[in-house]
Amino acid sequence: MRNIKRISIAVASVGLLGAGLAAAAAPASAGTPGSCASGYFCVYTDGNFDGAQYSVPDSAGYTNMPAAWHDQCSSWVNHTGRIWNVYDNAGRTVLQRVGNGSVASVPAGTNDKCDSVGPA
Ligand SMILES: [Ca+2]
Repeated sequence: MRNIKRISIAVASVGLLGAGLAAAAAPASAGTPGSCASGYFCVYTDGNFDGAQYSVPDSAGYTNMPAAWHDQCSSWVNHTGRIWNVYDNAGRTVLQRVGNGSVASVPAGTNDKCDSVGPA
């Protein structure tokens, strides 16, 4: 009887350990382009649509993002149905033209530079 109790505790511990590893394997906040609603252009502070998200409705047009968002973008999604640009330097430098779709990781040299977005 005593041995059976010990075995049960051991099995329960292994079960908890397994659950912990499974949880650790999946990113805590796995991003997806689907987090950007239809009709919006969205930027994210991390690659692969992770981190904080800033969404601009297509109807807003050119948008200078809040100062706290300047130089933060690491991925973006265009769900507006038309081409939008991602800008640096108050709209003077186009970092990327983005057709309808998603960019998981921004092009080399453009990470953490965007300040504004808007229709091309
Ligand atoms: Ca910038």
